Amino acid sequence: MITFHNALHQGHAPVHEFFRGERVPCFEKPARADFVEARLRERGHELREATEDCSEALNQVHSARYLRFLQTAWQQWLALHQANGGVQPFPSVWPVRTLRSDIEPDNFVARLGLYSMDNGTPMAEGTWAAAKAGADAAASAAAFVAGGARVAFCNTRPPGHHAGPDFMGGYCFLNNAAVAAQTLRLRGFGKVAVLDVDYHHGNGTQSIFYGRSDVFFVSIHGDPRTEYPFYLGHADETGEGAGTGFNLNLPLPAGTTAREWFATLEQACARIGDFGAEGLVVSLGLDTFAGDPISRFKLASADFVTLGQRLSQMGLPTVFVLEGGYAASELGLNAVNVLEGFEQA
Ligand code: OKP
Ligand code: ZN
Repeated sequence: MITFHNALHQGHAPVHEFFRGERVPCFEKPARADFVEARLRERGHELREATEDCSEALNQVHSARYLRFLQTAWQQWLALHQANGGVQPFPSVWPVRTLRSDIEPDNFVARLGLYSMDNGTPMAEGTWAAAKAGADAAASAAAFVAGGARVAFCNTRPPGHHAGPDFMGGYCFLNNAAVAAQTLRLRGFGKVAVLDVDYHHGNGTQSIFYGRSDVFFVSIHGDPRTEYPFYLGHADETGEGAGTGFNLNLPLPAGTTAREWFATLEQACARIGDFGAEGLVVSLGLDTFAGDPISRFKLASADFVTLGQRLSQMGLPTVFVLEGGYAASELGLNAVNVLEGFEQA
């Protein structure tokens, strides 16, 4: 499988996040993409540099003021105090209901809260460069497919599917899958489906396309009543305005087995077929794996081959974009299983 990789991902290396009130090492770490790359090389897959600047699509899926903030966030943080280079910024206040989000506060941490959905999205010096290079890689994979290739994979981190029009969250800064889908639209695909198979609901992708009928968002994920991101991903979210009927959430309980999960995948595939998708973007989270440390579905490594085979049977030009998956040492095997399953079928 032709893979577009993110050459700058290692620059996004925050040290810790919060877990049960304590600081713990980040689950979303550079080794993840490195394990995927190592496995791809071992299996003889071709790795390519990004060919595209994603800016046009990026500006269509994220707000100008959010991108402006994110691009210089680390410099803004450093400017506050000489010692800030050695510590990570975290938001501590958010504009929830009744509070105003139209005015950007002067205070940096208040601005960080304005543009965040959680305190679980740590940043570091190289975060913007890594996120932008990842979005470029996603746009490159989409451009490659728009140019006539059957399929491509974007191996990147940080992930993207929790990042909404104007906020970061859930380890995500720029929505790589949305950039890929928008790139397909810009290059002549009339109808694009985004299938999100990450354990966590892709709230950001849903929100970006919620009012649109040209991009159908479908997600299979842990029920938000108990699983992150908690505040979106219910079955009754079907789109709004012109987008009504073009959003499908298929939440499943924690503990869901492979058999139940694949039965749900059939529903997703049927609806994508009915929609008449001309292209498919897969938000490829591998945290549905039974060994994942922060997720609770029960797929085995071999099930990922089946997933790839089933997606291939859809017969659509397909862009795979890496999302979650935190059993880092098995992530390479699980990702490559999907890609090789797709190529075999
Ligand atoms: C991102 B992706 C665990 C905190 C979990 C939220 C999970 C984000 C998952 N200490 N934070 O969808 O895989
Ligand atoms: Zn996830």
